[in-house]
Amino acid sequence: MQTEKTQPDITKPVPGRITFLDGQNEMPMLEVITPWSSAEIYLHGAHVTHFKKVNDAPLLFMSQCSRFADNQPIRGGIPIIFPWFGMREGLGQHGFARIKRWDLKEFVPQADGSVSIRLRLPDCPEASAFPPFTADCIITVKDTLGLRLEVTNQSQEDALVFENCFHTYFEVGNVTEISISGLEGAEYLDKVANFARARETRREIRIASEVDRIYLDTTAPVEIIDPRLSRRLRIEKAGSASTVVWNPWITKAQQMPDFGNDEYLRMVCVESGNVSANQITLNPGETSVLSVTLSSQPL
Ligand code: TA6
Repeated sequence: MQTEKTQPDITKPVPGRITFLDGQNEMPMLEVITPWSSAEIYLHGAHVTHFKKVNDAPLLFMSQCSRFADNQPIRGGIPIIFPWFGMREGLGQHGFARIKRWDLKEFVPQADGSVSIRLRLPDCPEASAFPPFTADCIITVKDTLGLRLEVTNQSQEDALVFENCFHTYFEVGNVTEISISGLEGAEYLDKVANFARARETRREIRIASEVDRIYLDTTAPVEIIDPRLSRRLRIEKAGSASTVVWNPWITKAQQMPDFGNDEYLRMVCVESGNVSANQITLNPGETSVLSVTLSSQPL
């Protein structure tokens, strides 16, 4: 029986579609549309600045005051912290990966409608202080948001020692109403108390002041319960021994020129990586993979 050829409905976005755009400050950006979600990824820093499921609030917080400029990090979304975390005298904060323009290596709309994008950190003068390496970030957009950071030690003889972290800014309705679970029992360095060591005793962490903690030797998933947005955010991770929790609160928010004074109320960072005592030592030829899967479910 002859089946009539149905015409595609051109009014509906094609699932698994990738569009190349000029983003803020004309920086090159990829817009990704899938049947479940939309996302935006800047080549600058291989930086995911937006992910939103259909019928949900944005998953990621972006500051209205963020800069979009060479040699400046974007404030919000998911900064890729590599090859060091924190301040290094004369070298700056949080490594150089987040302020370089990554090369787009491939983008693959999958048969199921999801989209996978691979970007590579280009060589740069700052990398000469390290043994030769390659660093790729693979971003997978579907009803969840997945990121993988693959670092390979290309040296024949030297070990590569580095820290890495997906410094994720989550959008919340009101930070004073959320609770964060999954870190009970983990030891942490409390940056607010001059990096004093302590152990997390709370099953549910709440935020009512500046919080800046590096939780060590913890591989557990973390959840953010947000009653205001009536959702549960879940951070699953692999290849990560550290989780960082950060909210700048009032004073620090006022001190950041690329962050609105009251924006601390609408964000919390739950960051997944390998930091401080969890730094990675990669032997010649070895590859390390850090991955996260970020999801949102209604409460
Ligand atoms: O991850 C928490 C943290 O290390 C805080 O101490 C604060 O410095 C934050 O990162 C943001 O750092 P940035 O360099 O992006 O301003």
